[in-house]
Amino acid sequence: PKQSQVVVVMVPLPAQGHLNQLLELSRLIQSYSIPVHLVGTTTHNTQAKLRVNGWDVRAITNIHFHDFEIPPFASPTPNPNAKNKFPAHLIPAFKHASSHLREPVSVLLRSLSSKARKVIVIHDSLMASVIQEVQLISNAESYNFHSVSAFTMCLYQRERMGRHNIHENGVIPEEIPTLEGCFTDEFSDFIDSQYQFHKLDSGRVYNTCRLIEGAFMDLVEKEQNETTEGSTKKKHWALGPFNPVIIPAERKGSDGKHFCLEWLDKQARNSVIYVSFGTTTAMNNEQIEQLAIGLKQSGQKFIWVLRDADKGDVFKGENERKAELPIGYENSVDGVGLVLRDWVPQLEILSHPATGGFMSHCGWNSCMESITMGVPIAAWPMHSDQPRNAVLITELLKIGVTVKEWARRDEIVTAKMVESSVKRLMASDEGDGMKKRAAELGESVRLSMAEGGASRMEIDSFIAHISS
Ligand code: BUP
Repeated sequence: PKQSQVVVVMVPLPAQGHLNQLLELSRLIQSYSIPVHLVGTTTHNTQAKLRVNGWDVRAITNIHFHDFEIPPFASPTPNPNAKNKFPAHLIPAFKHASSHLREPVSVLLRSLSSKARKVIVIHDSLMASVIQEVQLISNAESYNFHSVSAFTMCLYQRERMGRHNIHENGVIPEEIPTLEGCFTDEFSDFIDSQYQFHKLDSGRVYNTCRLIEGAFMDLVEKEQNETTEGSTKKKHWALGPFNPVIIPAERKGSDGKHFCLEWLDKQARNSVIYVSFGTTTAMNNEQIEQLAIGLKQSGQKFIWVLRDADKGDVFKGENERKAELPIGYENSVDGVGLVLRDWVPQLEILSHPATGGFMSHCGWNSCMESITMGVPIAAWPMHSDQPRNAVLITELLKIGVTVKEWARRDEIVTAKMVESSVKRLMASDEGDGMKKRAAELGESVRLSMAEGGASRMEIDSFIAHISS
């Protein structure tokens, strides 16, 4: 980098939903001619690059990947029968990466700081320990990326402050899903181990848009600044959606087009429900069977991604478990539904005009992608921030229906429940206007990223702030 330059260093947590967001933010920031250095283990950088959605990472030369080799470790497999659905098997990978990346990242920061005018670190809130040396570098500052919604962060913050009445003040609803069943104790300890370093950061970054969560952005910023020791106010930035809002035509029509997109091309507008529970959920066979039957009984066309949760080191040994479907199921839904067991281009599926609904675990990437593309959601949260994201989608934004209340998290979702939620979601929109609201919100969110839009202006102002 030239002495006059500002460089950005991205430090993601090695789990798909987190890796993805900081890689997407890298794409946005490099478009301002700022070089971005993304650090990670070789395995996780490979994972992030191979799975990117809706744009070509190889075509962008201003993102520099730093692939650090760390000692190998045995990554546990997910347990589809666990009651608590939190992917506990990923925690060893988080700890392993965060401890082994500290040294090489520190060397990189020092080297960049000697050549650039300013080094800006954007780190996952759960990787704060990796960049703790940042305080020793005079021309470096760090920004804390919260990979969750502002709404969820607002609630967590109140809970961490020990507020019993987290919902009072008119903005936050009365009924908030409990944190029970969302995490494990080991993960909560890991969060605490990272939060102690948050005092070092100079501001907070979110993958959200003020059109979606303006009130929560204001609240989370105000309340965070009331709690911080010291006098410096930390600014909170809503820079999302990080995902592309327009998928270039050549991506849709390229030779490499996924066959499920070809299949969608032949379906009627808004006629297909896309069903996926992300990269951290493993369902047991009983649940898979009920879901299979329910989808079939709904009579709706569907694309169902049936896969297990990722392992901590996805590309070192594939997952052996092939979830079982009822015998003859795939033939019996021939022409109606596709059951896919490999990675699919989710953003492109959501942006396809034939896709009319999304049955989702409500991971934050999935929510933002669905909102952006104007697709209403049937919410079936599994763990972490997902139960609260589901409230945001169904109760606050009113662009979705509930498959299962969080209070019933230990129960199987029956085929009947699946069928009825698919029907409610996909039904024509007389009555409450959910589809129309989703389409309108999608349109305004896409516009917010165009010249002069709310999110675009916030990115402009963030770039001006870090460049000054
Ligand atoms: Br599966 C799958 N294709 O086949 P979330 C996922 N995705 O593009 P997470 C695909 O992975 P947590 C597939 O578009 C999204 O960007 C999807 O992130 C993409 O959930 C990402 O939705 C999944 O945040 O869990 O990672 O499963 O909620 O823990 O972040």
